[in-house]
Amino acid sequence: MNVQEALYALGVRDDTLSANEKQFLDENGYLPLPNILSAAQIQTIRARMEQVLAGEKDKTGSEFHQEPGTIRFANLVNKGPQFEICYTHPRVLAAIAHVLDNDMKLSSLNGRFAEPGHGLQALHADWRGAVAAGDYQVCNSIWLLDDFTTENGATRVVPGSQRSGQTPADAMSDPRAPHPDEILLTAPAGTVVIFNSHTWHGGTLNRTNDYRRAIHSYYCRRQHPQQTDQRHWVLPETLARLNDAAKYILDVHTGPYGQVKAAEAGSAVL
Ligand SMILES: O=C(O)CCC(=O)C(=O)O
Repeated sequence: MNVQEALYALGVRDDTLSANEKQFLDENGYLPLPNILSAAQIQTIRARMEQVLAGEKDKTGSEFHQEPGTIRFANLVNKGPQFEICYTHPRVLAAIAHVLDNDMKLSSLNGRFAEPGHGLQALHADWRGAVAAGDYQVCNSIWLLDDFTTENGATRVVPGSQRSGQTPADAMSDPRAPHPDEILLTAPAGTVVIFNSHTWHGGTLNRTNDYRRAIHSYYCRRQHPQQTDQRHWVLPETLARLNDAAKYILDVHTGPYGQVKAAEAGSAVL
């Protein structure tokens, strides 16, 4: 199997994204895809994340990274079938494939809930340095589990910055400060916003009394190490329910994998 075959098997076709959508993504470095999750799917995912949190407690997110003022979830691949859509949805995969020239695998599948009064991040790119325009190595998608509003810590992006050949740290004296060209990704829950990870972006301050909940489904070119090494972490029960195309996207198609003990990997059965 190769990437094209995996994407085809998962329903991606040349016209899965329109020409206008591809052009918007190329120019602006982000693309909102409305109505990817139904209200019922959002409820199911939120409920599962509550369960994961209740089971993992202060270890939640510890397989990858914890961030003060947020709840971070890590490796949702192992945390239930509810999250499979985040690495198999054809519209999302088509957009990621467009940015990464059909050379892609999942890098990590994490969650980020910004707590009330927290969530501001410096503008950043999800890569170690600047790249030339077009030489993109990584691409992210943010799955809105709440409406993103001007008040609740919606992600900010600087449209077109992926083509600047600079990172925010190169170009700004204070990347935590507002950028004159930034926009807020406000959209209803169920939207997925693709953002080229070289587009400058970051979480903003959540000024409400509720969490702002989202999932990040993050991809890299196949030559790069994954943020979450699925060959190490994947559980046998995860492998057992995935088809070959989904396994290819996770880079666990050649096996045998799934040997790590459930206790270490964060068991799907909590
Ligand atoms: O959750 C968000 O709004 C953005 C998070 C982000 O960019 C990150 O954690 O690197």
